[in-house]
Amino acid sequence: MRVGIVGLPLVGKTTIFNLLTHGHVETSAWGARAEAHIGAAHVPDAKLDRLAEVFKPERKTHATVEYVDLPGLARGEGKAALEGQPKEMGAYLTNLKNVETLLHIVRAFEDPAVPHSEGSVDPARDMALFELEMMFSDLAIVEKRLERLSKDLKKVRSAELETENSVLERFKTSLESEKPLRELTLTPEEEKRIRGFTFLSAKPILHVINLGDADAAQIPHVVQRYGLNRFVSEHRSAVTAVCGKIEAEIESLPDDDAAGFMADLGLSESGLTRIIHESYALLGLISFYTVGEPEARAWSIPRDSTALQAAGAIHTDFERGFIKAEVVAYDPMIEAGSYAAARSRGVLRLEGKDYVVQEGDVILFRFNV
Ligand SMILES: Nc1nc2c(ncn2[C@@H]2O[C@H](COP(=O)(O)OP(=O)(O)O)[C@@H](O)[C@H]2O)c(=O)[nH]1
Ligand SMILES: [Mg+2]
Repeated sequence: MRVGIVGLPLVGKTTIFNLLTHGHVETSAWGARAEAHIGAAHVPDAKLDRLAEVFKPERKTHATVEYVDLPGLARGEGKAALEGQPKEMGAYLTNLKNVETLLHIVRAFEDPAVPHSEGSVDPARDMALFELEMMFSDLAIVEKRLERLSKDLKKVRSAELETENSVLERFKTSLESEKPLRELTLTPEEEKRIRGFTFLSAKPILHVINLGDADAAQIPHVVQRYGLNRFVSEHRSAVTAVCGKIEAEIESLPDDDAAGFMADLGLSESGLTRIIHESYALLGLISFYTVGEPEARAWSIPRDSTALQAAGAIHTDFERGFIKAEVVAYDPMIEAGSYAAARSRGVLRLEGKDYVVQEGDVILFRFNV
């Protein structure tokens, strides 16, 4: 999974990037206009930890998430792109091209030492403002492409161009009424026609409210406190919260110390875990596992994937030569402690390619190429 960290300047994007990747990128109260940072993080996974304890493989391999920390997109920059002054917009969008989802960092912390680009702390206002900038940037792309298409369609008629044209017309209508593109549903054919573009407002978005250092108790209540219902009810949009600065400090401590600090703050789950779990839920991802002598490993796939698709997530050979999947659900596998025991207890199932993989399944693929 690849995640883009976006937001207004000086809201804590780099601080939260450090929290997620255990990174040490310098943050500043002036918001130096820097290039993008890229970092990876393990997906914390209690089931994988437990499987590794029971099976004692040589290695344990977590699923990973890659984060891209971008410079802030300031007020007016999406609009400027619409008016044909793309400035750094091209580079910005290139960085987001392969990103599957956005983490939108929203400032809720008060700190007189860190100037706020809008003059005051107001999460709902900033969220609406940032959504609008994303929509302006998308509209610029849509309008430019539609202009081009209308010329091309005069020369040749092609089904592909017609489809693209009709999708982009729908996009234009949606954006002009200030509705983000993630609200629209496309057919696979329509998806294919617009795959080459990077539409920001089409990506699933997790808004992360960055609270002040003393506000940990507010974490579960940010939606009510800041009036953010709209962002929860929108399609493929969700809201969570962290205390970015202290959670980043805690994340850099040894595990035992970190647990103590978290308990002191009343936090049951680290900011990192919260953000990853919310991102998985937003994207509809589940995990399945492979265990053997050399390795216990977690894999992420979209919910409702078939055994064949799960095989393909590991290797195209597994998919091409798929014969059967030997499946044991997570709890019985932990109780059995080995494939042999699972088989003799009758909890191992032989499944075909259409089997719908369940969260926590431990799978051994039989294949032949
Ligand atoms: N008090 C407080 N300061 C923060 C918090 N998060 C970020 N900051 C400060 O805000 C400034 C900008 O942070 P940075 O992560 O560089 O923001 P970015 O421009 O969005 O990447 C830095 O001085 C940070 O120390 C927070 O949760 N609480
Ligand atoms: Mg930054």
